[in-house]
Amino acid sequence: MSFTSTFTRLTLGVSLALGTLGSAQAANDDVKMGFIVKKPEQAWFINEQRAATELGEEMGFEVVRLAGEDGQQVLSAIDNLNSQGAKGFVICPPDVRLGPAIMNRANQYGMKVVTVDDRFVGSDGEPIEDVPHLGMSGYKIGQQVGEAIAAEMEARGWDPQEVAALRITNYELPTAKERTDGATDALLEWGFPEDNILDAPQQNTDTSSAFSAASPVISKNGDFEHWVIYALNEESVLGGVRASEQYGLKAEDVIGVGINGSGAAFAEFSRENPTGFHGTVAVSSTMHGRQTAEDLYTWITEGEKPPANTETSGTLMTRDNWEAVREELGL
Ligand code: FCA
Repeated sequence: MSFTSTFTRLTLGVSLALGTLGSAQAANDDVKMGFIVKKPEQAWFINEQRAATELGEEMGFEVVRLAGEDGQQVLSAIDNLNSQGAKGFVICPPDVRLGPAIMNRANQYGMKVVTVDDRFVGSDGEPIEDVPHLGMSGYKIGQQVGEAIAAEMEARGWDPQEVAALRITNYELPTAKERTDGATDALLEWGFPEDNILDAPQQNTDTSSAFSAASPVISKNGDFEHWVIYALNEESVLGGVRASEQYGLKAEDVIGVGINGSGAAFAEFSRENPTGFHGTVAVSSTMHGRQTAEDLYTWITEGEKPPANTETSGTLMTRDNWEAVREELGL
């Protein structure tokens, strides 16, 4: 589903709800839901939780924002929500394989669950279809990353044979793999030499794990003067860019393209001098937060289960257009 159609679904929902505000609010004032995220300090998740909370204020329900950085913390958060009388929660889990354990606990309490961003996988390694999910269309957004990198290599007149691609991977997380696979395929299709793609597996999805993964790869391949960098998100690409700087690579020799379009990218684009972080494919964390909260609210109050899987799309954001794209996506 495209951003536009999802957004229409959201706007319609809000205006319908506003139209019946009096009775809806009187009836459902006590509706409380949790919004649990794996990385509460990251700008993407801060914005997502804020957007859900604001929608709750508009529509008359309460959102309890919680951190779930590991399995234990998620289970305690669910216990906590139950003791507060919450009827369900939206979650981006710290590990998608926790899905069955999280669902066990939620089912014990009769809570409804919607996943956002990272989709639960069952013991068979397949997505748990039963739990409604909203997340980005990983492969397509990855392709946009690859295409943006290729276009910028062309603009800079680089010979691809002499460029190294630093691919920061996290194959434990399906959405991460889809994104880096999409970027890789787009680059290969454009004619990038496969042998020049160098892997840097990261342990997590943040800047420091990407920095640790990238450093040895850059250090071992010092004969490359030009580098392109991609990963599942902009935080990780920033880790790669910081590592490239540490090895003395200049901004004009590096093309990093991330994914998210969050405060991490805005801070980088606001620096006085450009860095190797060329751009990021922005997705609306505002819409992800609002839509999932609204879907869960409708499910709780009207019994209407949200769609099994909603996929959102992205827009390339660079130093030149980031403010306009930010506004367009309501970020
Ligand atoms: C994953 C990533 C986040 C964000 C989100 C949509 O959870 O870790 O940075 O890209 O998907």
